[in-house]
Amino acid sequence: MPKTYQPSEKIPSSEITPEKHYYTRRQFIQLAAAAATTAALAACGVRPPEGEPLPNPSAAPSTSPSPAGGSEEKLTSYEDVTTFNNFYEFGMDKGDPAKFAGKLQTSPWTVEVYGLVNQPRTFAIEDLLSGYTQEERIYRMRCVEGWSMVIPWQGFTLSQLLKAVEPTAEAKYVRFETLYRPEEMPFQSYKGFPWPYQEGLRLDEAMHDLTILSTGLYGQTLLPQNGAPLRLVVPWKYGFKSIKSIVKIELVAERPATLWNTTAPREYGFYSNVNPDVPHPRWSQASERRIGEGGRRPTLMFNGYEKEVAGLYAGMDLRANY
Ligand SMILES: Nc1nc2c(c(=O)[nH]1)N[C@H]1C(S)=C(S)[C@@H](COP(=O)(O)O)O[C@H]1N2
Ligand SMILES: [Mo]
Repeated sequence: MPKTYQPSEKIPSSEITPEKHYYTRRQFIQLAAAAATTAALAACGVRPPEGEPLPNPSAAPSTSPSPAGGSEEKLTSYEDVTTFNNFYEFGMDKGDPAKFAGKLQTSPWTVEVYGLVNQPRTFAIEDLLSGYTQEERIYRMRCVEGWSMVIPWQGFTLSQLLKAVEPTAEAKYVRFETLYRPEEMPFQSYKGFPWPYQEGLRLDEAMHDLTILSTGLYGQTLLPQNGAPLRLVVPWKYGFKSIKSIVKIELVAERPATLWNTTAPREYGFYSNVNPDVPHPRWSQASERRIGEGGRRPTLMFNGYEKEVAGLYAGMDLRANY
């Protein structure tokens, strides 16, 4: 049975509105699949997305203990998750991706996995959907801009894909690349960024069980604005590490260049682990605004996943390696 990671603070079902329909029906969805998923979303008064239902929806949730106690975290609404986005290929405003990403042709779609591997392979997106068990992961997402969400993703661990291509002993990092297609991604003609969007992880970060490739959210395939058909989700790092609409995954020996690190190295480090104690040069990272809620809440070390990931950085100076 695959693990489901909840935000570490407990979510009492009485507190969850309107997405409680999704929550309380999850087990039902799991059994009844497509029709039930659509019904659950319709019940929230949210128009169901056009995506196909996933072949293998939601694993049953396991509730993790509440170390923080007291405060509740509920899922961010489907509406907010799909209309308040950063996807600069479609523009710089939060509403631009939802407005313009419909142009993106997500089929056919292939993902090339290559570099320092024994079994390089190009996967059709269909192979990734059917070849790997899609499980649910409810994760916090913390943008470096100081806002956050709680999103129920579907996807599979990146480690499974990496194991399939057999990284060689020289492979130390993983480089990810977004589609480059200015005809469909209008802001890629803006010369201010080194397109295509690229990101990178250390190999051990990429192999960590919390690191997933997501194919859907709220029980539906990803909408283009959320990075269809395949995007990375690394919940303990700032959101910009979670690169969208991936076409290439390369195993490399050296730390790869990333779009944000290249654009503003002092502001966006390679690691970009969520850390309330290390301010961005232009603003504090000590607190965050949860989208859909008033006020601010304290930002948690490693976005609340310290227990799971702190070991990856044992002995490292997290201020120097921001
Ligand atoms: N290719 C690409 N991936 C991207 C971005 C982007 O502009 N282009 N924005 C990043 C940022 S800054 C954030 S906060 C998250 C937002 O993901 P969401 O819109 O699905 O919530 O996507 C990340 N992935
Ligand atoms: Mo972000």
